[in-house]
Amino acid sequence: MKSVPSNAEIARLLSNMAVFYEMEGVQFKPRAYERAAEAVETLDETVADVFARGGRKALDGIPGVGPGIAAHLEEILTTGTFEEYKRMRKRVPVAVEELNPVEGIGPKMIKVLYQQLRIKNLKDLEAAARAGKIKKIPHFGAKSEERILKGIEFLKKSKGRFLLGNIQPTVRDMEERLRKIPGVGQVTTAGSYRRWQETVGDIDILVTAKDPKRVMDAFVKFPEVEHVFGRGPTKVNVRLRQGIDADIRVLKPNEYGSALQYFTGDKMHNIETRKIAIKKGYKLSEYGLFSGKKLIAGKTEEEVYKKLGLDWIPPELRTASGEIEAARSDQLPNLVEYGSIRGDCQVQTSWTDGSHSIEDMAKAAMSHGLEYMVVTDHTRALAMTGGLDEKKLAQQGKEINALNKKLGKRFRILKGAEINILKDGTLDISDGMLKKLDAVAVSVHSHFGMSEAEMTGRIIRAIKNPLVNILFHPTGRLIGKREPYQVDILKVLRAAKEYGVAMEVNAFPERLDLRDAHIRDAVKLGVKLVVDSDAHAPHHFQYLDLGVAQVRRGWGSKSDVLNTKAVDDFLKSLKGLKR
Ligand code: DGT
Ligand code: CA
Ligand code: CA
Ligand code: ZN
Repeated sequence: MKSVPSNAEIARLLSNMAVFYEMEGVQFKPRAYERAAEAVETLDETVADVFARGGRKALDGIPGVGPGIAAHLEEILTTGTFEEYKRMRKRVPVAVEELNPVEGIGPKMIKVLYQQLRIKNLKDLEAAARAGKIKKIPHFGAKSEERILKGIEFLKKSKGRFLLGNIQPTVRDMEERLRKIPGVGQVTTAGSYRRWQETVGDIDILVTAKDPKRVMDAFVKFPEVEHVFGRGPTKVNVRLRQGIDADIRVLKPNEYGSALQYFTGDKMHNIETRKIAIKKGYKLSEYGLFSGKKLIAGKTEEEVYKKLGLDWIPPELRTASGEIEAARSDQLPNLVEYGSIRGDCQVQTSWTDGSHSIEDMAKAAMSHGLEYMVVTDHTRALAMTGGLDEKKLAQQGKEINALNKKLGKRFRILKGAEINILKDGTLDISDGMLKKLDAVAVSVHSHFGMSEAEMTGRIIRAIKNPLVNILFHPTGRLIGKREPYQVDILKVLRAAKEYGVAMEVNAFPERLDLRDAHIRDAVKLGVKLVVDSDAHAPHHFQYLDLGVAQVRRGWGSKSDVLNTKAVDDFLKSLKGLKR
């Protein structure tokens, strides 16, 4: 049985279809398919669920999806593709699925690139860009050529890596099913997944069981498994439908701890721990810690670390960047715990580009165990999202007041906004209005190409404003899509400390901004953090723990994260940053 295509897979097909129609010179259809792709990608539930709920009619009801595309969606759900796509795929001479994911390239460009330069695939595109041929095409210019080269570089770097937030649900599902197999003891996914790295190359599942064959027989039949590469007596290696590889190893209980230690890594951390073992006259491998032939530790990770003279080290810290020294001298930080965020500090609603009303988002936040949230819709310079001006912000404030009355003590909605930092570092909302908000967050959404000095100055000017409380996504990067803008983050952190501004740790899977190394700097400097999900839809609150992981990888404790506090303390601490 094949498993159902994900929304991302479906969106990719629709978006490629848009390019096919563009190449064929068909009118209107390209835009319609692009719109449908966007709709599917940002949909709040899976297309499969929509279909299960209300059939073809419900698919048709997805905004941006008409009856024609709804029929294709149904076909994709059952066959993984659709006839018209296969037909076009044969007819169009260009490898659209290779070119389309390059950031900075769209359907029209792909067509022109083929017509002018016979560019058929990624290799052709890169060669043409490197040879300076693209900038000579009318309306393209040096800037697009540069963007295309950057896009290709980025694609290469991120090739084969998957956002943790996108594979976590699949891994958790599979783990749960493995645990239900009779005779199975422990199930843990090791590797970069267990270290909560931003991206994961492949999935390393460790299982203890009496009967390895039974576990592997069940695993290869999981609907997620698309292809089995190879299988040994205790190990099997597969490709999942999502495109990521996974291997599963079945272990004996007394080697579980050492295997876990070995396969959690990272590589540099393992090299260091093995050196320590050698110094002590031991040998450390995935099978255990040995003194000569004698096994002296292996059942648990704790005993392995203990025999090496180290405290147990949280996986997130295992990167050979000071954790071993700290573990030797009882100096490991007391890391902030998963699930300890009590309020979300960045939430968008249908007032701008969010999918749901303030009330719906509040209810979703409550069902995720949160006690409060800050509504932070975009402000006016972001016209594409219908950014709010002072008048609309005031109206929104009234709605929030009414909702707070309705919700009573159960939950608090705080008034905020994600205010644009304009090119010169001023804000696009007046101080008079800022004063009326509970929390003022600012961020950069334009002019990404400034020099480091200009960008740093621009941001510092913005956070100098005594009414500003939080800097959102401080570097602007999108993992696998967009490099951070050039900014001297240490200068920004020092300014944040001086002017009493908290730094956001944005937990959205492709943002994770601030990143771990910068968080570590912030923690050292005593700059306070807030972890938030940047929710645009109810299910996004689930991302909060990705932000917590980020803080943990930056050696942060509970006291570094303001929104681990109850709402009144949170507000007091946030305002208290201003001396
Ligand atoms: P990934 O999959 O690229 O996101 O990163 P990891 O860290 O999961 O790496 P992976 O899957 O190649 O290997 C899993 C673990 O096995 C890794 O975290 C540490 C360990 N390991 C892999 N290769 C080596 C090695 O050459 N030496 C040592 N000491 N350990 C290794
Ligand atoms: Ca791995
Ligand atoms: Ca691996
Ligand atoms: Zn933003």
